[in-house]
Amino acid sequence: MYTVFVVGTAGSGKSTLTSSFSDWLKEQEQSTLLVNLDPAAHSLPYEPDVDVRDYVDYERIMVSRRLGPNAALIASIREVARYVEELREDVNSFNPDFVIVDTPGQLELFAFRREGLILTENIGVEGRKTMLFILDPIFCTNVKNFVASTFLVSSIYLSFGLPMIQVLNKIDAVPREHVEEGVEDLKQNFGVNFRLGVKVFCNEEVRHDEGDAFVHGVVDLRDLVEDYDGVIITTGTWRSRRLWIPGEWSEGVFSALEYLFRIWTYEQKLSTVPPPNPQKVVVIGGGLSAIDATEESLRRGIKEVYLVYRRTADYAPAGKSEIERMKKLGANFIELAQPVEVLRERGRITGVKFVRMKLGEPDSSGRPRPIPIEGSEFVIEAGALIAAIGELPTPPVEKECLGIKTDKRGRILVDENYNAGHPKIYAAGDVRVGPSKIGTALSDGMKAALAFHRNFMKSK
Ligand SMILES: Nc1nc2c(ncn2[C@@H]2O[C@H](COP(=O)(O)OP(=O)(O)O)[C@@H](O)[C@H]2O)c(=O)[nH]1
Ligand SMILES: [Mg+2]
Repeated sequence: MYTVFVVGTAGSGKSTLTSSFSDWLKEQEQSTLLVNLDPAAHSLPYEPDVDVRDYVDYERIMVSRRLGPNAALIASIREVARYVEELREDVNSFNPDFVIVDTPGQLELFAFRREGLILTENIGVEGRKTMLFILDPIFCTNVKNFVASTFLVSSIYLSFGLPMIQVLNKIDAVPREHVEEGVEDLKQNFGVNFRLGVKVFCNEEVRHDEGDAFVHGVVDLRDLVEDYDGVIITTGTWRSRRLWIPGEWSEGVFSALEYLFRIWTYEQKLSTVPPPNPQKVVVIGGGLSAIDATEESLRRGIKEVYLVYRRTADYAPAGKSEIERMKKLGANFIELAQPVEVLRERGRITGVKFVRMKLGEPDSSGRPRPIPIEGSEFVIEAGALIAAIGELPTPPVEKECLGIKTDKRGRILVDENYNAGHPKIYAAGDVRVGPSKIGTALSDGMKAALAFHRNFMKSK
């Protein structure tokens, strides 16, 4: 039995995350128990199995003791703590795989009062508890606010002493302009210099990558290392995996990155080239890039959008719930099919030929290997094909250079200090770990920056 306490500022999305996290766990065939510790919750996006509102009546406390809303909350949580034995027994009697504990909207009520500690000590099994701290990304796009949040996180970590994971939530709610504001903030308030449109490479022979169309200069990594005290490489995974099927180079076939990039740059007025706008689109893949390409196609009003995956939705890296969400938005989801040829006329795509698959023995990823079923080919007519079958690392080296080495999958190898073979060079993020989620990449970048800072201060 693992227990996860979900904490965070009011409105950061604790209850929503509790709900979707438990849905996801259920999909993974884990039994979950949902605990609501918020005595003042009005409506919850999930059905709690254990609910403090069964023990304590917040409104009655407010009325009967003539308290204001805040004082009544404090009184209620005290009351809750009195029932801690019952709560503990209640939870233990279920003995699920996971207990997810949704905490009160007002963070201070739980985090900075003795009652919070009593509750975390008594719910769940010693040594198998963790805390998720939910960060509100709209607040965090301002650097000072972000730093302030990290202090808040530290103080809560100190209060509870539980392993803590920071979660950057509600990322879809951040308007894209905020990224530009964040950049402006770094320039104005922190003196960061941005040099955009340059590609850094460690060799005379520069590898061609997607996005090169936006590059108007190349800088040699060897010069950077001469001129600066440290270089942190965070060049990500900008190369799309290829389909390796006939017709792949036809007009109207895009990688998901290229497709999304064209939509966004056009909508942000950074480019005048309109994105493709066919009647029918086929998206191939089961990861988050495939989901993004599908969702953007639907949002832009493309009539027929097909999302085709070679395994079943259960094995899709994006998760079954994302696929269900696409279906609800109007996408046609086809599982167990793999493209074998892009059909074309005069160099332009007219459709995609698929073969049906069945699931075989597990492969190296632990998921069942998809096997083509002979003679099961079928065709979907389409004006565009978006391949979202994964991305590859794009390190600024081809083979070894300046001591930087990559593994078989193109990821930069680093030591425990994020050091990449050369004393001044560090690497972090997707280029180090392979395609991951934004949270992994953000925390990796921060850790590498700290490692650099530590080493740099030592050498001074
Ligand atoms: N756009 C967006 N809104 C969210 C997300 N998660 C939660 N919200 C909204 O944020 C508000 C607060 O969410 P809630 O889970 O009640 O926050 P809590 O006070 O931390 O429990 C609600 O209106 C939610 O619908 C998200 O991922 N994206
Ligand atoms: Mg809540």
